[in-house]
Amino acid sequence: MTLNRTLQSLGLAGLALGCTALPAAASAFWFVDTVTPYGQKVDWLYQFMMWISIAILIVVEVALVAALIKFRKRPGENRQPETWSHNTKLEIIWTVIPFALLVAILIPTFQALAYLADVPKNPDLTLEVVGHQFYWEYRYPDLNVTFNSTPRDANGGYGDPLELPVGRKIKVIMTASDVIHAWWVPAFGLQQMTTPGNLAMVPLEITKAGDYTGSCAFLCGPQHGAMGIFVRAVDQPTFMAWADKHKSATGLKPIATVGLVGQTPPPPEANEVPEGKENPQGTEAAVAGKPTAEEAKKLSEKGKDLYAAKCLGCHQPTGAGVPGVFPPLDGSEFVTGPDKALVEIIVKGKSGPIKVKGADYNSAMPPVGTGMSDEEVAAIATYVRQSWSNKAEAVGPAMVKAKH
Ligand SMILES: [Cu+2]
Repeated sequence: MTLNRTLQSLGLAGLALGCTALPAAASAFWFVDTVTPYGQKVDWLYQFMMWISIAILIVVEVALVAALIKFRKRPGENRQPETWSHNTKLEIIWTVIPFALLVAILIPTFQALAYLADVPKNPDLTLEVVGHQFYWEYRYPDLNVTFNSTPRDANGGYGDPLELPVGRKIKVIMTASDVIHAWWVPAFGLQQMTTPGNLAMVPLEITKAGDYTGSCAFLCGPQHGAMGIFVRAVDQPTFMAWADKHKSATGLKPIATVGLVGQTPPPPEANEVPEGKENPQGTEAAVAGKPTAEEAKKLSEKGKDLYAAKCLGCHQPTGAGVPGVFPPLDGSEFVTGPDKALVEIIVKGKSGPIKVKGADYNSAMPPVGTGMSDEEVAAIATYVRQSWSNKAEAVGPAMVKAKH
């Protein structure tokens, strides 16, 4: 790599700076240093191809300029152009050289691809990455750890980092719960699409401690830019201490059930309230569709999971939102006000200027409730209306049905 660095510095000094050789400026101008074996392979390949390209450029340009000078029309000269065609020697040369170059590029390319396909069978650690609109859910199934990324704030800042141990063989399994995202960390040389219904697997081994940032690299919706990636690579004891602080209270569902949206329908009894049975008690509450206290409790529990999957990335576990970016739900007049308005926001989303608790937001909330059952919408509504300091009435599935 030293030779490469030197060559690249020299190349840049020549190309970008003209004649002043400033290797320090060149390395700041150049790509980030990669800290994974795969990233090093990608870098090497890139440099290799770039120098081949530069060599071709020089050969072609020198030949062109030489031909222009040598065969230019001189004053008083009246030569006829040559009329021969085909030159076997020349044709062999201009076939064999590009062929050899392509083979030379092909070999390290396949080596890098083979490295990426060689996911460790007995990894030191398994990391699962789930792309959600609009945050990253990280899970360490062996350690029963879950961690959600915090959306990037208005200044492009990152929240708390995801920690990973240095020098360990990590198996990364990636998927998405809603639309296609892409997990991209330049310093790892890695950009992997996360696709609903598909589990992508890649090896990851970080060779140097430090903070590495990246972002979602696939336009996934209005808050795509909030999907920052912030990884902190640390030694094993520091990592274990971090992991201890992020144990899942409820246990992790298998990633296959997280990612394969649409392929693992929830049990019917949880999804559908049979017609005419909204309220088995059959009292006055049944007429208005208001859930009983017991039903409200069930809805709220279910709503908590849905909130974690669909709302928490922006509105935060505390319901406080992110100042200036994502409105708070705790104490929000939209949450505790008329249930019809809340249901409408959940089902249809909300865009444009909005004032919440006296602060202005330019909202671009996606319609998270589209495609959800009435009961699921009611569960989210009930959960946010009765969480934190909110003490509004529960919303039953029948009320949702009547309102959208
Ligand atoms: Cu995105």
